[in-house]
Amino acid sequence: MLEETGIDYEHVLVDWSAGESRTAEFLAINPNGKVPVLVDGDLRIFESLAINYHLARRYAENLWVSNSRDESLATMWLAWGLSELEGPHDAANLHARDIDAERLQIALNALRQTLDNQTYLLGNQFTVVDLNTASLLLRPQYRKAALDDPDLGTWFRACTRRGALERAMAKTD
Ligand SMILES: N[C@@H](CCC(=O)N[C@@H](CS)C(=O)NCC(=O)O)C(=O)O
Repeated sequence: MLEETGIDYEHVLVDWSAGESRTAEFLAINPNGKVPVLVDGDLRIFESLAINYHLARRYAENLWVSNSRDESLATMWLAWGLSELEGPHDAANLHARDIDAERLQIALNALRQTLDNQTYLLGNQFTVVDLNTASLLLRPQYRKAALDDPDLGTWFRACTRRGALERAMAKTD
């Protein structure tokens, strides 16, 4: 999302697997001891999807929502992504289980239904809602299902083959 905005930023690598997200210095910024966290002036924001909303709203109007109807839908997709995609994936990973295939299809159906007659989740323009939702589907247990899906593959590719994501990946490799 930072790359999408085009603003200057500093990426500070925190090796959480080496305990760097549990130091007193880091916990003062994000008490959850997790990455990512955004420091924007005197504002500190944790939770990646919330960070993306903040960045879009503040720095990338073209990726933000333009009316109250879309704002409600954006909130819906945010809550949905956390409960139907992130939660189940992280729970399965925690217990070294495969994702529940039926539950995944139900979730993907929600996307299929919306994308049946429009290119992106809020209409015909890519927004932070697509960025967030596609980023959740980049998780290892979802990525192939999203890419191979005949109804979602085109949308997923459009969201994940953006120059901004390629630049971000190159910086974090
Ligand atoms: N829901 C959070 C998840 C953050 C998260 O779990 N980050 C992992 C790395 S991908 C982490 O920092 N883990 C450190 C730990 O659990 O100790 C978000 O999207 O920001």
